Amino acid sequence: MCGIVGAVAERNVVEILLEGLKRLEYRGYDSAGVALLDSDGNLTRLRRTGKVQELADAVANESALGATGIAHTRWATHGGVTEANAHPHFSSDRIAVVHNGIIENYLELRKQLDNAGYTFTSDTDTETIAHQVHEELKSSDDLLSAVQKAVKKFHGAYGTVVMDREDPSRVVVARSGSPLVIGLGLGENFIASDQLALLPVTRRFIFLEEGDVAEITRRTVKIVDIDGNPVERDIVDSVVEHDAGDKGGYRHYMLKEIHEQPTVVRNALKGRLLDNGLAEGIFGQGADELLAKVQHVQIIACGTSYHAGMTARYWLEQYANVSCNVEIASEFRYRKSFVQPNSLLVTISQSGETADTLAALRLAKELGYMGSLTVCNVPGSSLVRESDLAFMTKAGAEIGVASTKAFTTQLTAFLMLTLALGQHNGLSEEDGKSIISALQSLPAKLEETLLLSEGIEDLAEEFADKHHSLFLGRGDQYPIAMEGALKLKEISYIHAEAYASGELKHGPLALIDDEMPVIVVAPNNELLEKLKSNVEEVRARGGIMYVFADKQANFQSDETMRVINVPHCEAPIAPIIYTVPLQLLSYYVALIKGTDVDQPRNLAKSVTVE
Ligand code: HGA
Repeated sequence: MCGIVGAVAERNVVEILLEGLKRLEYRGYDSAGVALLDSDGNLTRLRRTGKVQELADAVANESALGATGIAHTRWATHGGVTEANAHPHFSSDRIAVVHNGIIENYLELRKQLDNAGYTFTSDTDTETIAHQVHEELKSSDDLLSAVQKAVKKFHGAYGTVVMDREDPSRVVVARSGSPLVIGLGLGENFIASDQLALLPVTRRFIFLEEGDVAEITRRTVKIVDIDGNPVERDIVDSVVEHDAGDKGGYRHYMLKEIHEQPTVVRNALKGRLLDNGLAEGIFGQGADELLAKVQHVQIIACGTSYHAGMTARYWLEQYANVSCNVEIASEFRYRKSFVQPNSLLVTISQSGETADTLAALRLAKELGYMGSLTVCNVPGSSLVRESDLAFMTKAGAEIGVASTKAFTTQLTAFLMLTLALGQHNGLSEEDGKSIISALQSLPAKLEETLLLSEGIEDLAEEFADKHHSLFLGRGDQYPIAMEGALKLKEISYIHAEAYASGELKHGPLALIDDEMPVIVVAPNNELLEKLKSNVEEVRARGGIMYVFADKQANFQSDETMRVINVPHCEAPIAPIIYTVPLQLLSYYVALIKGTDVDQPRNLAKSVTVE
C-alpha cells in the first residue's frame, strides 16, 4: 500500500527519499511523488504515475534538491491513477502533504474549504488535509498546533506528513489508523510509514501511537497527543534485517521466498520446540498462565493469513480439544458477535499493520476477550504492540506481494499453539508426540518437496491458456486448496475457486469441462477414500485433473489425470507440505503468462487501508 518517507536534514535528502520509496515498492502502488524544500524556501514537486524509477529519472533530469522533503508511493483509493492525484498535495503553494489512509468525511470538508476559497486540483481525499492545515494556520501559532487542530476534524484513517514552505526547518506528522515511525539520525531525523524505508540511514526508531502528532526538526522530536498534551514514546533499536535489493540469485522475490521456507521454518522452531514439548514462555510473558485458562479461540485475519487461521481451526479442535471460530477481519469488525467464556482472541498478519485486523483487535478489546495473541512477522508492528501476547513467525522480510513463507511459518506457529493449548485440554500423548515429530521433520520435508519444482514447471505450460480453475481439498487440506486458488489468481490472474470437495455436487460440478483444470490436494489421510469419490465425479464429467498426492494414495496418471507425487509426511504437517507445490504451480504459471510476479496488478503487500 501507500508508502511515506520524509526527512529533515542539512544535506540533500532526495536520494534518501527515493531509496526509501524503492524499499517500500514491494507493497504495491500506482504512482509516486516527492516534494523538496531548500533552506531559502524553494519548493519543488515532482510526481509520476507508474514506477518509482520514473520519478527517480525525473528527479535526475530536473536536478531537484532540498534538505527537507517528503515522498510518497500512492495506491489510489479516492481518485484515479493520474499525476494530478499523486501525492504530495499542495495548498496555496505553501503547505505540502503526503497521506496514507482515507479521510472519510472529505466531501463535507471539501465543500467547506471550497466555500472558504480553496481551489482543489485533484480528486483525492488527501488534498483536504493540505487545505485544512493551511486554513488552521490562519489562527494557530505554529504548524504543530495547526496540524493538531486540523486532524481533529478528520474522520477515517491517516498517517500524514506536512511540510510548510515558510518553515523549512521542520515537518509535522500525525498518525491515526495508518502507521508512522520516526527515524533518529545524527543531526538529521526521518519519518516513514515503515522502518524498512529508513534502514539505510538509521536503526533507532520511535513508533508513533494512535492519535500522536509530532514535530520533527534536525535535532528535536516533540510528540503530543490529539489534545496537544506532551507524550513520551520509547526509542527502540531495530532488529529488522532487510536488504530489499537482494534476490539471492533468484529471478523473483517470490521464488526466493518459496525456497527459503525450510530455513525460515527451522528458525521459527529453533529454541521453541524441544524433543519433549515446547520451551517455556515462548508465547511471551504471562502467556502460560493465560493459555492454561483458554477454552475457546477466536481467530481474526485477512487473505492468506485467514487461510492459516482456517487450517489452525482443524488442528485446535482435532488435537487441542479447544473450540475455535475463524473470521475475516473486515466482517468481524462490523457485526455484532458473541464472546464465548474464556476466549482468546488471535490475530494473524504478516505485516502487523493490516488495517481491518488491527481494527478488529481494537474492537475485540472492548468485547471482553480474556486476552489477545498475535501471530505476526514484523517485530514492533502495531498488532505486536497492541496485543497482550505476540508470537513472531521469524520468516524474515517478505517482499513478494503474494505471501508464501509468511504463510508456512504462520502454520508452524499454530501447530506450536496447538501443543501449548492441548496440554491443558487433554491433548493425547500420541497426538502430542506425533505433532512434535512431524514438526521436527518439517524443514527436511520442505526441502524434499521443493525438488518437485522442475516437474511443476513443465506442468504449468498446461495452464497458461486457461481462464478458470478449480481447487479441491477436504479437511485441513480445504484451506490449503483455498490458499492455492488465491495464489493462482493473485499472480497469474487466472480465475480460481476452491471448494471443499464434498461441496462439488452442490453446484460447482456444473462448471466442469476440459477447459477447467481441477487441482486436487490428496495426502494419504482418513478422508482419502471420500476424496477419491469426488475425483471420480469430476472424471465422469470430462474434467481434467492435476492431483498432488501422497504416493501411498495410489492415484495413477492417465489421459484425464496427471498425478504429482508429493513426499510422504506425517499427518499434522501435511497442510504445510501441500502448500508448497501449489505455490510453485502459481509461480510458474505466472512466469509463463509474463505477469509482474512480485508486484501483481492492483494489489498491495501490507493492506493498511480498509
Ligand atoms: N486516500 C489516499 C491515500 C490512499 C492510501 O493510503 N493507499 O494506501 C489517495 O487515494 O490518494
